[in-house]
Amino acid sequence: MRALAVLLALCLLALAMILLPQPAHAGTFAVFQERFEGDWPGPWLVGDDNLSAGADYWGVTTHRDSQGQKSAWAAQEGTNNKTGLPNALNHRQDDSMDAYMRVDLGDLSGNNALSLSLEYWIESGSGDVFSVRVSDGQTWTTVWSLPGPVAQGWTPAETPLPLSTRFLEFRYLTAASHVDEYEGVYVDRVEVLAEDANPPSLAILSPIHDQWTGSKDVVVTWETVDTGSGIAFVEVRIDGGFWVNMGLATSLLVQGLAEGLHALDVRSVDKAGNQALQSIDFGVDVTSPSIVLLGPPEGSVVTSSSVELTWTAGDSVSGIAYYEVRLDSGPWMRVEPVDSFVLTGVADGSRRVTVRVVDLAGNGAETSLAFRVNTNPLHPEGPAHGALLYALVTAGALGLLVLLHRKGKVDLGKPWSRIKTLFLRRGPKGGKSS
Ligand SMILES: [Ca+2]
Ligand SMILES: [Ca+2]
Ligand SMILES: [Ca+2]
Ligand SMILES: [Ca+2]
Repeated sequence: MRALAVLLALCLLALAMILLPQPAHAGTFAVFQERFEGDWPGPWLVGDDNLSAGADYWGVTTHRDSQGQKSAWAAQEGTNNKTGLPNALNHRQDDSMDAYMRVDLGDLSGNNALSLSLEYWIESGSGDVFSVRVSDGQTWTTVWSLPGPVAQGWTPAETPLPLSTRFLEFRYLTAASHVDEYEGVYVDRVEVLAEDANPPSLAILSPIHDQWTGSKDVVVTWETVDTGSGIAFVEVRIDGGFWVNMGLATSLLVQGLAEGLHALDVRSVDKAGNQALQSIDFGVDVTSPSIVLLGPPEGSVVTSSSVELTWTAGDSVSGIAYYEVRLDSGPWMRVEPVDSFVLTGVADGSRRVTVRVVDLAGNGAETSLAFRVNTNPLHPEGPAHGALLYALVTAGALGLLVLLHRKGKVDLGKPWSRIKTLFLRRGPKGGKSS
């Protein structure tokens, strides 16, 4: 029954995943915005490519606006070809204008789509053309144009731009006969939108996934790169808590972490809202392991050049990684996690052995003990405990006594007679008589 319910729930979930719209990853963001309310010309480059009626070109005016108080008018700069008075005095375009205003949008590569939106106000005649052009830095292309005659109030327009777009230009061309006839064109609310469907790349550089660290203070570092809109901000979260907005920083010092395992999430968000998430686990262990040497006993004499060391050790939190053994001031020898080790070729004399234990976080502890090695068979401490030496000394002494006895210098008395009878039996005394 329960299995059936689980199966039904899974089927419903699968159905919901098919029917529900998948979340859109693509995001649209503004690459460039201009309301003509600030400093002029700002980033714009302005000019007139037809100087036969003088230089007449774009500038900012308060005469008309779509948003705010100002807009850009194609004949704001320059003088009337008939009167020599400023165009702005009667708000009339001049003849023979080829006025442009141009802006560098920067590197827009890596985006999935680009578009332009604007609002314009126009009153123009036959032969006048208002157009939008873009360039990749090499070639200019007209992407939108409005040939005269037109007369209308503020009107929105929108056009896609090639992905290679780098420069944007508004151009207003007037016929040679159109001095004073029309008001021309105004532009406001210019916006270039980019669509970035590519999430950033993201890598947590430290701490390392599944590794232990021996400090409660951990430096989290990451690397994130985005194509398209660029990184908006990075967020960091420890153990599923609150996301902390790190802006464009690339590291965070997390202090006072508890011992044990932790979960780390780093999220990078680009300006179009695309996200990249990376999660790792790491551990904190600041508790050193413990170790006790069991053998050989402290101060003991070892009668072999092979010395077996035994110990017992333990570690809380991360566990033991390995041991190291050192004889006197010699090099450390790494020993995998076992609890004994045989030192071979140990020379006679007083020796000190040190054993170090290291846990997975790199915390270490060590202990040492002294012992003596004596492999001399003649030495009382040696392997035969001096038995050979005693035997040699005794045999030598006996031989000397017998020699002295024979030469009459020592009388070994009755005990000697008995020994002689028993062990040194010779022919009968006075054998000459027979
Ligand atoms: Ca002029
Ligand atoms: Ca404006
Ligand atoms: Ca992106
Ligand atoms: Ca530990």
